[in-house]
Amino acid sequence: MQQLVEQTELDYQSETYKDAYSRINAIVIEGEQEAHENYITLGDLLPESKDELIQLSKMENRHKKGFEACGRNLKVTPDIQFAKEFFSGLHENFQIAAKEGKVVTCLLIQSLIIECFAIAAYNIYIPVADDFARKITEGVVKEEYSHLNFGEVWLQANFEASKAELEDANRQNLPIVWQMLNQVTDDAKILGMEKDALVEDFMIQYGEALSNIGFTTRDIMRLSAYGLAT
Ligand code: Y39
Ligand code: FE
Ligand code: FE
Ligand code: FE
Repeated sequence: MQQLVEQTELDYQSETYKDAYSRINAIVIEGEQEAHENYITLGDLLPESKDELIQLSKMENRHKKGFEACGRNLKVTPDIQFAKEFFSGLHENFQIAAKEGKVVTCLLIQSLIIECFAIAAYNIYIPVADDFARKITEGVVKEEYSHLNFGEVWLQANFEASKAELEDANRQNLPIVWQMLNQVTDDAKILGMEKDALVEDFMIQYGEALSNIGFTTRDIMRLSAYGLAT
């Protein structure tokens, strides 16, 4: 009911909506572009999974094209410069880890943190999206689960050897996600997306992922709230 009420209040053609959309749409486009590049890099780090990772990178490229179409449909120009700055923290940490051959850190950043952030955002966006963007986003989010699954399966299979690096990478990168979320709270709200719902959905996705990999409930509590200061 609450969703229906909010949805009817959204004016997708208003200047307020389009201004907020120019940043959120750019974040998603830039995020998909970086995800595309990150899976190519992961393919070099994990030659035995290269073919699968190239497939994931191609999906990310299609997602990018889909979201570009969503912006065009609303006659919005995405603010890509804003989005590059938005992702710079995670981007830099991924590049450093890749250069050092730290595949566990790269998987945590892209396949766990960024995918969970994407799944949460897309799930919360779908009920409040315009018809065109809703159909695109529904198709995209299904594929994001398969990207998350890749990371879960690999990290579960290598859990004992990865545990310490996962703890470290989580401590370095999760606080960045909460900062990113704070930066978009106001714009997300204009699109009908509540911060509390985004945080809740992220914690559910990320907690489930950590559980599937092999962390205990106690570890999950500690890891998933790290750096969350509201
Ligand atoms: O794996 C992927 O496709 C993820 C890169 C895409 C990033 C999506 C980032 C979503 C954050 C949006 C925040 C809006 C409140
Ligand atoms: Fe994607
Ligand atoms: Fe995505
Ligand atoms: Fe993805």
